[in-house]
Amino acid sequence: MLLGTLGLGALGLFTAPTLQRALEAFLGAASGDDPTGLTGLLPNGGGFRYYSVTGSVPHKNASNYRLTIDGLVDKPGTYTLSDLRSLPQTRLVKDVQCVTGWRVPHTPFEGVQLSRLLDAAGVRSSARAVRFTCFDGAYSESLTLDQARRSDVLVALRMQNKDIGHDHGGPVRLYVAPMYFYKSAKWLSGITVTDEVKPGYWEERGYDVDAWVGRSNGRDDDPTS
Ligand SMILES: Nc1nc2c(c(=O)[nH]1)N[C@H]1C(S)=C(S)[C@@H](COP(=O)(O)O)O[C@H]1N2
Ligand SMILES: [Mo]
Repeated sequence: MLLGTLGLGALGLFTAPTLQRALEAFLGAASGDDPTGLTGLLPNGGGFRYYSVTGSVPHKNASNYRLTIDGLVDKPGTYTLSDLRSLPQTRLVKDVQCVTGWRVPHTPFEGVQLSRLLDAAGVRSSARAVRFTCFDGAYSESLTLDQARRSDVLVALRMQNKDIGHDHGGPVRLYVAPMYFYKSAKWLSGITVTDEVKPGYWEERGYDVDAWVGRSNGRDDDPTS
């Protein structure tokens, strides 16, 4: 078992809303107190868990939310929520997979393809990567430019057929469909085009930067993946 996995699981328990925490504590007691063994015991194979690396996160709404795009671009800019809503929306329905083992099947996400925002900003030829920052003030993520331009990477406004609520990273989160869910930064506030990948929050703590589901984090040989 990876130390990082244990750390992430423990953090999830620590920050979970009360009801979920109570349920998990109960299941943990029933399963011999192994925090990483909980997920398989949750009803429906595990729903979403609430993760935040900070204790509290400011709430943002249509009046005060802003997304900036800057770095190695010709036209840096700022989007409001209504700017983002007025752009063409892409809908994807895939399984959400956390690296610690829980999975939520067939979860709809809708939002603006990141490639569209990058194209609008005019990415310079020296650019190689994209860095994401969050208004929790702590979390960050990165993708290579090629990954960021994939059609299944969204600046997401909706999840499970509703506007993304605060706990799930609303009003705007990143959604990187082909990778483990830690790539999908919540409370997205900044997109910076850079010349190299800078490992994100969990990647500094041991997880793979290229987080392809089933092909990273030591899971390549996992027959269950
Ligand atoms: N800003 C921020 N984004 C984040 C995280 C976080 O702690 N802070 N946790 C990541 C991890 S490990 C997972 S599994 C998902 C959890 O998303 P959820 O809380 O909507 O279930 O968010 C990812 N994005
Ligand atoms: Mo996760």
